[in-house]
Amino acid sequence: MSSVPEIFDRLAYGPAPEQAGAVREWLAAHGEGFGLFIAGQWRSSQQDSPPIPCVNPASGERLAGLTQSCAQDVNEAVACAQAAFPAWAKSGYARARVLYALGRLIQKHSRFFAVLESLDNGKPIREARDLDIPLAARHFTYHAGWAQLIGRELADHEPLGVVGQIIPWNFPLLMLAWKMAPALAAGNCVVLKPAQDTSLTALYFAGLCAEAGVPAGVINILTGDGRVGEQIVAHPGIAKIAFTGSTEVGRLIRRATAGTGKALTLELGGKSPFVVFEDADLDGAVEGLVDGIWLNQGQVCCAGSRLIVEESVLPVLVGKIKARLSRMRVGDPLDKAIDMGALISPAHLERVQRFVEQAQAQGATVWQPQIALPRQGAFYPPTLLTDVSPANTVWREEVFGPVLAATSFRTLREAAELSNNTRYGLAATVYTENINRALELAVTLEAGVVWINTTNELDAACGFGGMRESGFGREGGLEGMLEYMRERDAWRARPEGESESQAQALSHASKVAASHPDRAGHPSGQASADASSLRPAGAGTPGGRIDRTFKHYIGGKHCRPDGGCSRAVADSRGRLAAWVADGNRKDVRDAVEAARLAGRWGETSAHLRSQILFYIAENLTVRREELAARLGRLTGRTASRSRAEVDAAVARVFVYGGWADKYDGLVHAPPARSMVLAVPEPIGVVGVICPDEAPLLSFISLLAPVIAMGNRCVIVPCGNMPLPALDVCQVLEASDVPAGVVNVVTGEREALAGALALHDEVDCLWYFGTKSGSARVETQAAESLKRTWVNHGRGRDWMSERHGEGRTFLREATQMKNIWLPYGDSL
Ligand code: TAP
Repeated sequence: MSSVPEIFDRLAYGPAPEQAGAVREWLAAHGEGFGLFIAGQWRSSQQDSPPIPCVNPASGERLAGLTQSCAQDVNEAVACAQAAFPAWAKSGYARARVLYALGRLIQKHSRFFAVLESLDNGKPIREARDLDIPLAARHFTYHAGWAQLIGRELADHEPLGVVGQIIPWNFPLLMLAWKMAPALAAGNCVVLKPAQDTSLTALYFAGLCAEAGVPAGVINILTGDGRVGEQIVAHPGIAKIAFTGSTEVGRLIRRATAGTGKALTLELGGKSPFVVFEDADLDGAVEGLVDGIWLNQGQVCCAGSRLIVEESVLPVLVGKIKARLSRMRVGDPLDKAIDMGALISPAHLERVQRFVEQAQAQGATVWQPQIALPRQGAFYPPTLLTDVSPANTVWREEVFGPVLAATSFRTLREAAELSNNTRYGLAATVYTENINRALELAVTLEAGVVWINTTNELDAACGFGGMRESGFGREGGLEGMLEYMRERDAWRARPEGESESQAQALSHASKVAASHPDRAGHPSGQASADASSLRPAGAGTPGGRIDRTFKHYIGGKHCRPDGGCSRAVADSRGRLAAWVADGNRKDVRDAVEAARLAGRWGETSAHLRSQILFYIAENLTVRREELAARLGRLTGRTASRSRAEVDAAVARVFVYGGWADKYDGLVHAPPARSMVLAVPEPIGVVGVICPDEAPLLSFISLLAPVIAMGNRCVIVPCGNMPLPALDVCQVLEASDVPAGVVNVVTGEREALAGALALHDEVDCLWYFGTKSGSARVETQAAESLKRTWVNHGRGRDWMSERHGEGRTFLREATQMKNIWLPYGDSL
């Protein structure tokens, strides 16, 4: 007989399977026949297709058959959602009641949901029971509160309409709740497509909607493969797509939605760092790793898959990890005592195996514990890779499996560089007992979520989402709610013809200019009769005769254009007002380089940025009459209207001088004992394309929030009237704005917009031009998955305080980072 210490040592207790009888009865009752959930009813598809088999990945057993939706089904679901929208959008209180009821029903059926999820997905019942299902319920109850409050708190916002939601297989019910709850709370109706591998909990949830009082058409669930996702994305009746899945499909969706005006959030893949310092509680860090990379068999977008350990403790930590992994139990997901279940499918199992073999071939040392695995099913052992070089594929690519790759660092700087050296930017974990160091690293890490001495914690109140190839947009909290709403009447409808014809006029002007010698003495082509017909504006007009050639403003210097070309700029009477540099791709490249080098601007105190903005406003005031005279000549407006634009521009700089140190974050209090700091951070290098109207005010209205929030920018001023912006450069020079923070490149708007959209080092692009230009920019930005804010050819009332400034601009100029700080020791 074993002694007590031996029993504790081996932990050899027997199987503890969860009962699956009720779930199996439900599955048997449906046989082959799960339909589509449209307008509160079960329907069959309008096109016959063989059922999609639903398979338990732990055993290979067929669980059910799903309906493959077709394009007509998508049309029907969208039409029903559109019909339900006006009534649903009306009453926040009614929505709150329904959302609360959905949360309560999930709680009431939590065991059923947990068993079904575990059978369908292969995840351990313990995780489904303790994490997926309670958190799904929490999303509904939390957002019931927002449904009640937004009428008061976000009175100037409105819901978008019908939202298309496409989710992956790793957290099926949780992802459904994560997407649906905020969309519904905001007053939208939804058409959701679950992953074909894991649709069962979504279908069980659909069956509860009537009991919760969900009006017909508010929730529609369409099963099927990726083609259904494509059809939802392409449907013209959809106002927004919310997608969670792979970066590859995210990129396709970005391209497909470009120019359609559909709002978009993309929650994509990750390759998150897990940093351990020598002073960390190493046993705590090992438990963190178990949750970080072996939770859900590593099939977690924010999994801490890259272990970055301080060199001095690498051997000790690796020893502890190996000891812990040797005790892991991999087996029947329905067994309450197992740690790891099955991967989602045999095909995914092969993919994970291939990654590990490749890593080994590229020099990594592979270690796996000698533990028993079930003979059947998609099981893979927890795996540790050491001696992994940064060039190893496994260090760069998302495995989405239970595979941890480890390396070491010596200094804090090296830890930060290793962590940030990835094309993703979803999450990061830091283990150290030194709070100063933890927070310093937390603000340096390029990730949407940072966990300190904890990992993989999620809550409905806390924003979640990434940057770079991890996508854009946030889910959870207030920032998540705003993704499902829009500002009421923010845009002025501009006749489509107007903006396109302006573009044509500009491109004509650019042809004229490009064929004319540069004033700085750079010949740039043959003489042009058109250009020479622009007579110089005469002296004697207010401000005097203008005969200068304006250069680009890059890195704090006035630089000649790379191509040696200038563009003629006409005044309101068609006379030559000045020559400006005609920029090209290389000028954009130089400007981006200068902006990157000015990275310290984001680290300066908000107080300092605020002071500098006030100083800019002061210096603009000094040049009020000169600027107004210039505006008057260029626009042909009266002196008083020109002065009003200058005064509004000065006031706007004051506004952002005020906001610079007041657009603070929040502290969330999730149910876990943690404080979560939601910090708005600068995005980095922002490209800005200014509109054709209000040449001074629009330039200032876009520039000021960008730099107030700590970004650097490359800004292309109004194409036909860039001179006021170039005057502002002189003011910036005299106002302590560090070199490289603002870079102004003039030239043909669409070409420069394209160069910025395609530039990998531009983190975000604001485009205020034509409808077709907006579409082009969104398509081009898909390559690097950079964030964009475009006007789709519409106008904005720049003189209006409500539409020309404020929180929308600040939100577009920042990205939220949520830093989790658990607390609690012995009290
Ligand atoms: P995907 O292959 O991208 O699938 C995600 C969803 O998109 C599924 O419902 C899929 O349908 C559908 N889909 C496939 N092709 C489509 C297309 N052309 N147009 C529209 N929809 C399409 O990802 P996955 O393999 O299921 O999930 C793993 C990935 O998701 C990982 O990269 C992971 O990092 C990421 N993920 C990210 C997060 C967050 S929050 N950032 C969370 C979970 C997962 P079918 O599968 O039914 O064919």
